[in-house]
Amino acid sequence: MAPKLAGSIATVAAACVEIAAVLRVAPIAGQTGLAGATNVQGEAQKELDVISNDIFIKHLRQNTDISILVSEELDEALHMQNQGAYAIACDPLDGSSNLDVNVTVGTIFSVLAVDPANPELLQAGTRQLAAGYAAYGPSTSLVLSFGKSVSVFTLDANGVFVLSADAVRVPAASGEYAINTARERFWDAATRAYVAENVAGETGPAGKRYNMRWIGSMVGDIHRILMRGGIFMYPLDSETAAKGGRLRLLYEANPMGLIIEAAGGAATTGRGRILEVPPQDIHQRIPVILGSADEVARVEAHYRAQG
Ligand code: AHM
Ligand code: MG
Repeated sequence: MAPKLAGSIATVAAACVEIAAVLRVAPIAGQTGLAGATNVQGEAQKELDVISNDIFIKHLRQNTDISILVSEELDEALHMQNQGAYAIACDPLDGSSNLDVNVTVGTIFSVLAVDPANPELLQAGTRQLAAGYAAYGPSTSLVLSFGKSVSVFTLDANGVFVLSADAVRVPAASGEYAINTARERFWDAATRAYVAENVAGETGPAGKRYNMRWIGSMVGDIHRILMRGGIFMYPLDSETAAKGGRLRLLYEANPMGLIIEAAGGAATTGRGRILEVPPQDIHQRIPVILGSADEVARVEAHYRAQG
C-alpha cells in the first residue's frame, strides 16, 4: 500500500479515536446529541455530529496528503488548500438519533484519489481506494477494506487499534433481515414480496425461519451483517422516492458497498450494483440493499419480476 494512503487512513483512524473518547463520556458532559442540550454548567452544547465533524476537520487539516473533505455535515466540499492526492468522504457520526440511548453509532468513510488541481469528487464507488467505518459499541471497532478483503481492528486501552479479525467473510446465506418495517405502507412490490416470504418462514417459499433485527443505526446493523450474515435494506419507497432514497451514496452506500462486496457479499439498489452508480451530487441519496449474497439475489429477483 502506498505510504501516503496508509498515512491518510491513520489520520482518519486518529479522528475516530478522538470521537470514541468524546462519545464515551458524552452524557456526563451534557452532550446527548440532542439539539438545544446544555452541559452541567448550563452552557449550550453543540450536537455530537457537529463535534464529530469538527474533530474530523481538525485531524484532516494536519495531513497535507488529504486535500478535500466531503461530509454529511457540510453543504459544500471543504478544500484544504494543499496539493494532497486524496479526498475523504465521510459521515462523521451516523445514527446520531441513537446517541441519547447509548446504542452503537459510527463513523463511515471513503477514500478517493483526486487531482488537487482539478478534483473530481463525483466518482463511482468502484473507484474508491479504500473504505471503512468505526463502530462505537461495547468496544470500538475499525473496519477497513481496500476492496479485496476486510479487516477488523479493536481499540485497546492505550488508544491503539489492534487487528482482531482478518479476511472477514459475510456468510452467503442467513436467516436475519434488517428493514424499518414501520415503513411498510411506503414499500414497493419487490420489497413487500421479499419481506412477506421471510415472515412466512419455513412454510413459505424461502423455506426457512427468519428473524428481523433493526438497530436504526446503519453501522450497527452492517457490522452485525458483516460478522454473521444477513441483509440490510433501505429501499426506494414512495416517501423517499422524490429524494432518490434515504441514505447517501458517497459516504454511506459506497463505503459500505465496498466493504460488503470485499467480504463476499453483495450491494445493490435493487436494480443495479451500488458501486457502479455515477454520482450526480456529493449528497446524492440512493436505495441501499446489501449483505449476504443469497439474500440480496432474492431481492434482486423480485425487482426483475416487477419489471
Ligand atoms: P443519519 O445519517 O441522519 O444518522 O441517518 C442515517 C440512519 C442510518 O444509520 C439508519 O440505518 C437509518 O438512518 C435509520 O432510518 P429510520 O429512522 O428510518 O429507521
Ligand atoms: Mg448518516
